[in-house]
Amino acid sequence: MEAIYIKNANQLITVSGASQAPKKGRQMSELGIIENGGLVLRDGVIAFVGPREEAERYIDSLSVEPFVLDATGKIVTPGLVDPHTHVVFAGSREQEWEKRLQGASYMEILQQGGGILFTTKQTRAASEEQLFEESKKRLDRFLLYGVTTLEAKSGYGLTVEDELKQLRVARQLDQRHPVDVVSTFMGAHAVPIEYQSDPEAYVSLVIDVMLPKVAQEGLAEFCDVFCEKGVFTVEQSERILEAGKKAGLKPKIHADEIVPFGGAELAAWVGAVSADHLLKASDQGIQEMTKAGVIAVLLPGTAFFLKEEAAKARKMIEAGLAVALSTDRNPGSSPTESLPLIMNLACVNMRMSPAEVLVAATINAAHAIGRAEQVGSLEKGKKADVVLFDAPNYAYLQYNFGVNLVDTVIKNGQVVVKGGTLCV
Ligand code: IZC
Ligand code: ZN
Repeated sequence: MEAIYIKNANQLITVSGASQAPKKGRQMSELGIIENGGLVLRDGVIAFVGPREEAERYIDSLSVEPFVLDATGKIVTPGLVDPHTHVVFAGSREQEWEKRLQGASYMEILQQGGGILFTTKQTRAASEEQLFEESKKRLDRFLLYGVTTLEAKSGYGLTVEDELKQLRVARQLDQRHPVDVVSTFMGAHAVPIEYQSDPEAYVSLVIDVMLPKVAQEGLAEFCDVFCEKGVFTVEQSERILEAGKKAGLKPKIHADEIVPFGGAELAAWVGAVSADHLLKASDQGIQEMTKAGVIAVLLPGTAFFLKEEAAKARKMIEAGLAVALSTDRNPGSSPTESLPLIMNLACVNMRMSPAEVLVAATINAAHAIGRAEQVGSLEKGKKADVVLFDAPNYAYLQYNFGVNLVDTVIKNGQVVVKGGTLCV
């Protein structure tokens, strides 16, 4: 495999030094920028990162002539990581959005059999091939926005077979698409229509049948629950996450999105890797998460799209929590693949700094999906996942909002986006 040498970057942003533990508090402002730096990629991994003269000495020692990428006027960052998506689904929900614009709420729509349950109908009806093709389009778009690794949840099947189908499609995407896909089982996303009169029976199905099958087939690394008033109670969520742990799936939780519900506290209690949303998380819950080392995955695009007040990121960072950011890509509350737009919203609506936001969408996001040893920073030995943004500095990236500044994306050492265009 050939080597790539990236030189002349305005800023070579490594986000280094946090592969063992996520960046917290003040560390979230440290980007590890190398002035006048050089980056060498070889055999799909980062072979050298450091001062330009040393990079060139390293290249001289190689037997191959590297392909040179001139990053003049641009910034170079790690490939972005999205730690929370529902990207594998069929159809879309723009009709529901129109209803919400007229005043209906997300929960009302779900309670009337729409929302997640509408997408479930469409996803059940789709073949694996259809599901693959629809989801692949979204992964292409993620790549165009600089995302090289993402997490994908099931939860639109809600039967044993349809949950497995969704997870098999996620695995296919991981194998056949450049973007790395990390799978989460989320059979507890909603109580399906056929179990509405007996939600406990559905919880039993998740625990006794779905979880063992998913674990047995090695189809997911994480287990997630929509712990929310009217969906799954704290007690049900705890049972599901504990059963997941026993089956070898690490816990994650949709916590305190719509109403304060004790989700953050539960995340700390079960030792979740991350608690996500947290719009209505209590002070107590934030404190307990800090003590337990739970990562807060914040989704300001969802708050924006639901016209809710965003999570209290400042309070969380000041409390010493590690914060990560995600699109929450899903057809109901966050239909976008633009992680850079989410990063802008994190600055404007949660008062995170441009530096914190970049940490949150790279190394901290990698920690939230157990991939920090492979991705999330530009460090020797890690995957050669790199983005060149057409921005003179990192703050410009969030400041020039709503446009795509991605110029080049390299995944596993291969150029997959060039001049803002997909080339795979
Ligand atoms: O399809 O509405 N919040 N799950 C929890 C979602 C949003 C996805 C959806
Ligand atoms: Zn979600």
